[in-house]
Amino acid sequence: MSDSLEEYLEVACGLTKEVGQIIRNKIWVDKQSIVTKEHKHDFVTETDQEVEKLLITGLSSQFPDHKFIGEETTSSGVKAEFTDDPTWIIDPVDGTLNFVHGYPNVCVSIGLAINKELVVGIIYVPVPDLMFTAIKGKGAFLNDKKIHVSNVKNLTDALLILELSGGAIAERRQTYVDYVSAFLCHVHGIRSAGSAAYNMAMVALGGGDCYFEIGIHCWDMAAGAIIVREAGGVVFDTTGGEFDVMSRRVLCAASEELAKQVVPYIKQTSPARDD
Ligand code: LIP
Repeated sequence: MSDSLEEYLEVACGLTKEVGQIIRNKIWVDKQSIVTKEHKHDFVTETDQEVEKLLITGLSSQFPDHKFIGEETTSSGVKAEFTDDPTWIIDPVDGTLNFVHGYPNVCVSIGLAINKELVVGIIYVPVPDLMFTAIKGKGAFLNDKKIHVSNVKNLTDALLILELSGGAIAERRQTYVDYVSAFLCHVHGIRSAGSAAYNMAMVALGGGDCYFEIGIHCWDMAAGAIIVREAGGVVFDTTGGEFDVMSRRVLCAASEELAKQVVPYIKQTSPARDD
C-alpha cells in the first residue's frame, strides 16, 4: 500500500508542477477571463478550469479506476460523490481572488482519500515554487525537507490566521470584524493569506500557529488536513470535535491546547455539506 501511495504522490506532484507553470505564466497577464459563482466576490477564471481539466485528465490516464471531486467540475453542476474508492479532491487554483488580482498566494491543492481517509496531500504554491507534500504516516515536507508545526500552546503566544473573505455577504462581514476585535488583544498577530490551502500549509510549516474557517469546501482543505497532521499538528471541526472533510468547517493548530482555546470564540454555523 505505501509503495502505491508514493507512486500516487509522485505522479500527482509531476502534474502539479506542470500546471504550476500555467499559473505562473498567467498570474500577471493583464486580464483574466472571470466569471462569478456563489456571490459577487466568488470568482472562477479560465485558468481554474484549464488546470482542473489537465489534472483530472493526467491522473485518470495513470489511475483509470480513481474518482475525482474537483472545485470547477462541482460548480458546473456535477454532484460530489465521496465513496470508499480512491478519490482525488482537487482545487486547481485555491485563492482565485488572489489570482485575479495578481497577489501570489495561490495554490494548487490536491488531496487523495481512500476509504474516505485522507492519505496523500499536495499543496503547491507555484509563484515562489513551494511544494508541500505528505503521505499518511510518513511526515510532511516542503520541497523535500521535513517540516513541523510550531510548539505554541497558548493563544497569547500565537500568530493566528483568519480569512477575511465573503465581503459581499453582510453577515459574514460582521463575523470577521467581530473575530478581529475579539482576537487582536490576545494574539501576537493576525494574518490573512486569501487561500485556505496556503493557510494550512503555513500552520504545517510552523509559520502560523492556528487557522479556522467555516464555509470553505472539501477541495480547499483536503490536502491541508493531511499535511498539518503529518507535520505534527491537529485538525478538528470548528466545535473541537472530529474533523469531517465534507463538513465545510476546519480548525487546525500547532497543538490541541491552542485549538481548544480558540473554539469558544468561533461563531458556529453549519453550511450545506459538500456530499
Ligand atoms: C477560497 C478559500 C478561502 C476562502 C475563500 C475561498 P477558492 O477558495 O481558499 O479560504 O476564504 O472564500 O473559498 O475559491 O479561491 O478556491
